Amino acid sequence: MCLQCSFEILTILMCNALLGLYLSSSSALDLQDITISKSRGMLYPRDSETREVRSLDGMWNFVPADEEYPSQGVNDQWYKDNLNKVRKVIGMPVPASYNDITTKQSLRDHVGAVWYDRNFFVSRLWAKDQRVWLRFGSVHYKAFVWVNGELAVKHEMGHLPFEAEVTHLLKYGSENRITVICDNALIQTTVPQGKISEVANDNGVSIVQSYSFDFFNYAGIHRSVHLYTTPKTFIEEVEINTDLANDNSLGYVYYTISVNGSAANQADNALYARVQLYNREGEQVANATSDAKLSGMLQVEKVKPWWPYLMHPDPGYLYELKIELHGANEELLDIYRLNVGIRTLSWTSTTFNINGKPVYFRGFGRHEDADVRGKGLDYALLTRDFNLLRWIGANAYRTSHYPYSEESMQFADRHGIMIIDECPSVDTENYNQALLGKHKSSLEQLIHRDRNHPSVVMWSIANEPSTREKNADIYFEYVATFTRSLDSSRPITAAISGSAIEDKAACYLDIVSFNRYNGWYSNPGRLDMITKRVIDEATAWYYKCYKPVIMSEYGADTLEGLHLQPSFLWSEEYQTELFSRHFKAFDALRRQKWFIGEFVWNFADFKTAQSYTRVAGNKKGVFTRARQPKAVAHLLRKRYFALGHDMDQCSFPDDLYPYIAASRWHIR
Ligand code: GCB
Repeated sequence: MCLQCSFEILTILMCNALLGLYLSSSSALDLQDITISKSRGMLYPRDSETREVRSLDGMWNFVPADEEYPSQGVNDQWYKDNLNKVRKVIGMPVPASYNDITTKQSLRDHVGAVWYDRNFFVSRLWAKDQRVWLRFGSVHYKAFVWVNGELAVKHEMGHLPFEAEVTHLLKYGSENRITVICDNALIQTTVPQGKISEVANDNGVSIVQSYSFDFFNYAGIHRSVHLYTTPKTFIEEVEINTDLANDNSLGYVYYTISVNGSAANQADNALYARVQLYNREGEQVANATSDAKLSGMLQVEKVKPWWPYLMHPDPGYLYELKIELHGANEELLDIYRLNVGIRTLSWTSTTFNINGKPVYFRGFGRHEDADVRGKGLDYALLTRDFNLLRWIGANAYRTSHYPYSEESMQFADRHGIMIIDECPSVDTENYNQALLGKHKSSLEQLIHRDRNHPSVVMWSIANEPSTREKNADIYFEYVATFTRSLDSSRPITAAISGSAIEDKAACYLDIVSFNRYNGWYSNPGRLDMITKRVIDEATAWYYKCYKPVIMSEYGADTLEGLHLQPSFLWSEEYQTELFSRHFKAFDALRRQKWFIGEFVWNFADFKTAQSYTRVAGNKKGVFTRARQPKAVAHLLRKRYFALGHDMDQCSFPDDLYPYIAASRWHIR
């Protein structure tokens, strides 16, 4: 294994030149569809009467690999002992991106592997008749994990969880060690893609990572690390689907459970599940016993459907589903609970409906991004962000441009915020066989992780792929067909930036989303060149594919505190006026029934790679990076509540229209 592992790391750093060759020849070849292996397990770790969860978050030891000799740690087997025996280590918080924690430019811009380790005790009480799992919420981009010097798991793809059973690797009643390599290198066959090259510097050469996507390639152990126990035979997977009948007064919860463990093999017929559904008050509203395939249905009288924020006075209603797995002689083997929202989705060539009612999306593209922490999970930030989403009256966001934390998906369920759930394929180009496999795998892992969240209403299979390129059509046909084969209950979209005339991919989608920066990248400074162009482009998309259309990105970089009247690029006045010109277009489009949503770029300012087009990052936020409103936030808030009122008769917050004057005033 060590050889293979060191080979993989070296490959990333050395194969770029070869890859260039491979890609130029492969683009002449036709792409074939490719089968990928599927993920298993990965239920969110929750304790119960039969399970215990232990966090390994906190301070870990950390050391970057030498850029000149990246495979040294693997060759010298650093994972066989504490890292501080071989190198001087520093403390590194988990979860967090490592880039902005120290004051060193070399770490912020490090390319390749970094090493983490920490020691921890496992109680001898855990040595009883059970299994222990090690689970990472996400490590970006590639991870190798050893427990007590033995390889436990490796995983490729940031922003997605992975886990492995470590029962046999742990020392019970004793101290243990976990060692992680995290490699941030992006090449043409990673998702997302990047390029690595050697560039001459003043003293020799540097390995330089470049990428075309517009956010900083933060890396590290980004989300929580858990150890958790399960019984020997346990609930490994739960899949939930819901439906409504009789004017939304009757709900159905369909469940399918998969079991892992010896009891599952030996006494197949003896296994069954007892499932119970509880309302918010903790009262049982339905219960059932599964069939022998461990699937079944619960019927809920007087159901409270899951509604989006401002579409109903009680949005985000969640039930709790308790699943008990029983073996022979009624023996209780395992218990797992999860939240369930009961809702239906449907879509046509002109509408998108939730619980039978048409939806108009008013939301944001976002990033997981903050100072110091980078992309590290932070409950304080998450809570503030959801408070701001509610304050501004948004009902949706897209997880641009990668899967967000599982914890954020739980927040969205609870707050009634609809999610367009995006896989990490951003600026996709150079379509090739290996990329297709990884792209499909990213969607498989995403859908596996998020399929039970009521907040997820759409899958986004890419952001701004090069859709006029050779093979874009066949590539996206494969990706879209694969996505539908995993989940036919949600529509598929992608945020497209190419023109409707040249595009070869959009019509494989169920909903067409387009990104355009009128008044910014196109005709900067020309506020009079926005409204008609937005209307014309949306109309072109509709008549190309006859699918509902969303504007998934529009916006303008804005330096907080810069005021210029008359408005000028980068000023708060310009952002406000640019939004207003878009609103006019959206209202004209809303009269065409097929225009179903508007998404601002971006929720908050965020960090990007260094570039002369970016002043310490992308400043298109409606909120600053510190999550304070820019002037435009107050305008957007008035619009989002007005839309909520028009569509769903929501009430207005008391402070939306501060008193101005006793006279009548005019709104154009
Ligand atoms: C886009 C991209 C987004 C960028 C944005 C911009 O079209 O989808 O990732 O950040 O433009 O501000 O340039």
